Amino acid sequence: MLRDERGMTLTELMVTTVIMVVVTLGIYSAFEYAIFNYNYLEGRAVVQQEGRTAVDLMSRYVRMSETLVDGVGNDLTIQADADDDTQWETIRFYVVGTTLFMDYTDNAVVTTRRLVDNVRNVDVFTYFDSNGAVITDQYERPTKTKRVTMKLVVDDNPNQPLGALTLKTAVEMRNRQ
Ligand SMILES: [Ca+2]
Ligand SMILES: [Ca+2]
Repeated sequence: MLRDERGMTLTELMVTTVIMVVVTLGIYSAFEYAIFNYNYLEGRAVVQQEGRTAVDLMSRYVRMSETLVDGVGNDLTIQADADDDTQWETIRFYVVGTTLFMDYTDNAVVTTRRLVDNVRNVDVFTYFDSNGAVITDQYERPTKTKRVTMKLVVDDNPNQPLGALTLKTAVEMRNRQ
């Protein structure tokens, strides 16, 4: 076959092109996979961080609470002097859909704060009496609760292999009147 020493035959050119396309696609999909993994891990890190912050915040307010106003599985309302002005503020934690919110009411002004998305459990709060028994009747909880446990099961992407994260803490209601 006649060929220029510095050039390529058509066949060589085609083979080279195909190899380049295959290599480019390979690099692209590896890159795409890396981006996906990065976003996935970053999403997981965010939900983990927000979940921890939410649990810390809830336990801080529940620990200082003077009264337990109302408590069901994923809806807890307490009163505490959270800002040291000798007046009680009302603080409610509740889940809507899969998002945990906090309503902080100070002098009738309600501030709503989103704490964490992707909450997968409906039993965030569990209430225990002075004997350590779970209080199943929600109407007994305001008067009998001595200890509250908080559990958040968070998973930003349930279809992906990393399992849900469970964040837990327990708080004694020492100030409760
Ligand atoms: Ca106050
Ligand atoms: Ca206040």
